Amino acid sequence: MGSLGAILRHPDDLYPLLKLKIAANHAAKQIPPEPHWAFCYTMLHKVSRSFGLVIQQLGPELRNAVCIFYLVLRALDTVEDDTSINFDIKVPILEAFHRHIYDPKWHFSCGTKEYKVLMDQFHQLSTSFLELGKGYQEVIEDITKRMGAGMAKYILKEVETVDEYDEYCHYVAGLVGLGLSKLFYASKFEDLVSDSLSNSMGLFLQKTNIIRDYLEDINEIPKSRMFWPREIWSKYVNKLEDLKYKEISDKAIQCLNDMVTDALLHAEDCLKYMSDLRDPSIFRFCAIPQVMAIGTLALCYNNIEVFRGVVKMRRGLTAKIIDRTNTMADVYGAFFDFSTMLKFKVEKNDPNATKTLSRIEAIQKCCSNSGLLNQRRSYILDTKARFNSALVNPILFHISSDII
Ligand code: D61
Ligand code: MG
Repeated sequence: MGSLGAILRHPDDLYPLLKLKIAANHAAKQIPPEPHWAFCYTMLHKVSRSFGLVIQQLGPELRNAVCIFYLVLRALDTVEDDTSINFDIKVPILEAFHRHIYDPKWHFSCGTKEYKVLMDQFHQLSTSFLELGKGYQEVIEDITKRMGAGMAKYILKEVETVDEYDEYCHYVAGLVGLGLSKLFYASKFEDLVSDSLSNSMGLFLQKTNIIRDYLEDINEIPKSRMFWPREIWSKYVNKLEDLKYKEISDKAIQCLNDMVTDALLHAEDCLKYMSDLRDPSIFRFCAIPQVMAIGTLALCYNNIEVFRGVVKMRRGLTAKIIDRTNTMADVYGAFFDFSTMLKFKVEKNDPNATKTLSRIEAIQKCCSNSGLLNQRRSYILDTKARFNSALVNPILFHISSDII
């Protein structure tokens, strides 16, 4: 749970934190009896606390399909991310991964910690996969095939242009969006959504990760990984790793803000995608990660800490988001609030200030045009002190950035 200091500073975090703790304990007790399914659900919660929690609250049939979809792609990503495997070994594994999931005898040892366990016990995953309905299996196979091929392409090449950045993010996350939309449709709980909107859901999440994880990726041992596109960083520095050196922190900040501005482009598509969903548990499954993403972008913008360590949302704020993201009104409210935070962080002398502000304005317009903005509690200023335009002034901004 959150530290005592954090709870004393943010006492209204306590209730959502407790509720989250109870939900996590409840999920731990719901592990299925069959050993292969028990393995999958145990791994799901070990590998990703946040995705684990939102997957757990889906209905039983869809939950099994999404759990396997997640673990298969996490295993594929473990191969991609292991920088100690040579290209000539790695590329064929990535390209054939969609066939390995049908073979309970196949395995390939790599990764560390819980990822290594996942790889070593891969047969538990393939055994569970083979028990899914054919419709679900075909979606998972198709997306695994396309993602593996895309990863293989980018193992051999760097991300140069913004178009290539979008293409890489399509392979590793946009395709997850396409696959999820197809799984929802196969479950008969949702209509089929356009590929383009599904893709944006993944791009918004992946770009936020790539921005936040700059330092972790650049410091990767034995070889650094670079996902920030040259077309953006070369406007500010000669080498991507220069961003972490103190002497050029103004350039680093400008580059970071440029990256955040690029990511904001996907927010409106994400709002449209979520507004078309009908099933409440699918809605929460999709909306919670998106709200966390815009919150993380607001936190990273103009924040030099991105180049010094890990920038993460306070655990209590994460718990609040999980507790309070239930309807489209909540999502519009959160996107509006976090955009307002962003707006107050934009400095006039930033080279992209005008572009950033116009993207923020477009998001806010989308939220207010929904007509749903006045039905919620704000995360940023709690209870009675609503974060409305009358309250937004520089003094309050300092308070709210401290809360975040
Ligand atoms: C609705 C709900 C969830 C969604 C969505 C729509 C659309 C896309 C996504 C989730 C995927 C978002 C990925 C963002 C996080 N990025 C990563 O984990 C990177 O790996 C990418 C390749 C493996 C993707 C596995 C995945 C992730 C989330 C899922 C899922 C599959 C299946 C179902 C539900 C959610 C990243 O991982 C390393 C790290 O972040 O530490 C990387 O290697 O770049
Ligand atoms: Mg990866």
